[in-house]
Amino acid sequence: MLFHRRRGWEIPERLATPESVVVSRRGLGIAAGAGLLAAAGPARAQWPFSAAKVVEAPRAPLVSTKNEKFTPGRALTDEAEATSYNNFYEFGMSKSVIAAAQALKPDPWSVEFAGMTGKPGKIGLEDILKRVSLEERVYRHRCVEAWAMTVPWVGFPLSELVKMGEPKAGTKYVVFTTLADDKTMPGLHQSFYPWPYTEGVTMAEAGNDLSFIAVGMYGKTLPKQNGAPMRLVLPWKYGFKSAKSIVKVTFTDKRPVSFWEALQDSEYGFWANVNPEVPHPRWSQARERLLGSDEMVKTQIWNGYGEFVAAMYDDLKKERLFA
Ligand SMILES: Nc1nc2c(c(=O)[nH]1)N[C@H]1C(S)=C(S)[C@@H](COP(=O)(O)O)O[C@H]1N2
Ligand SMILES: [Mo]
Repeated sequence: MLFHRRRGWEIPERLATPESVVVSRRGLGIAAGAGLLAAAGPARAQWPFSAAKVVEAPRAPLVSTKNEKFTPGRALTDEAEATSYNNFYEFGMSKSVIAAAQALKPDPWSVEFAGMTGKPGKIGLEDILKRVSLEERVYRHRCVEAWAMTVPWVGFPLSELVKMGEPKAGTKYVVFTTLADDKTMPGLHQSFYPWPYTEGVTMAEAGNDLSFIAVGMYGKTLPKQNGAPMRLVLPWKYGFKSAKSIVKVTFTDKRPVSFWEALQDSEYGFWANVNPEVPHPRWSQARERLLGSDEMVKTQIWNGYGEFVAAMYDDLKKERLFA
């Protein structure tokens, strides 16, 4: 596929790619206002790729059953857009990581169960796939940077993976650790980031109907840049919760501190549920830009999935649920 031209850089991305600004402040010791230019330095190191033709690994077709329960109410994003405008910091800080990400080796792959598990150790992805039936679900995805896409994911409920790990009584959280291979991932050399990328959810969230492990999108296996061979999809939360290229699942009774939270807790909290009325400290979350059309549309609370998820938070009103 031809590498993608980039559409206009509107706010807030142009002004404040959140992660980059954090880096400039923390890592490079530069004032926030000057952050973007400074942060563009490391990101640009990847950019020679962007003009070149990228040869992507072929993706195998996946057979799945359509699950129509979660209608997106929006047109699908073009596959070419959703698979070429990415956040995958292990491969660089720009959106153009498609070329660098081709170094990822998703096959063979295994996932390790750790912590309060009755099944400690690794399980191969092919063994996981033997024990689930694949379904296709179209979900809206809302990045904290205020862009959005609508994607047909192929995968299985996260609750199935949790069951395979046999969490022990008293488990409160599920933590996802993603691949950190400094030979293939140039982003890992940015040592001010708290690698490896980790994310976590409560057991209740992990058991929610919407929580999904994707192994494919658009009817085929996942592209490397989208988190091959398996990633999380939590459509009512900001996109950074949806960890890519998962290698470890840990059951614990202690709330984890995830990657972005460790970097900048005031901007990226544990819960990170979508809410248009709670602005990011540096920009509004009221609207979002649709990849492809660049249309600006209103953001919905819980990203529009309130009927499935809001009740989980009834007793948690004192928590910072939305940022
Ligand atoms: N391992 C890993 N997972 C990650 C990220 C990342 O940098 N590394 N970025 C997150 C962010 S901020 C978003 S918006 C989504 C982007 O997924 P996409 O590139 O498939 O659109 O992946 C999330 N998962
Ligand atoms: Mo994101």
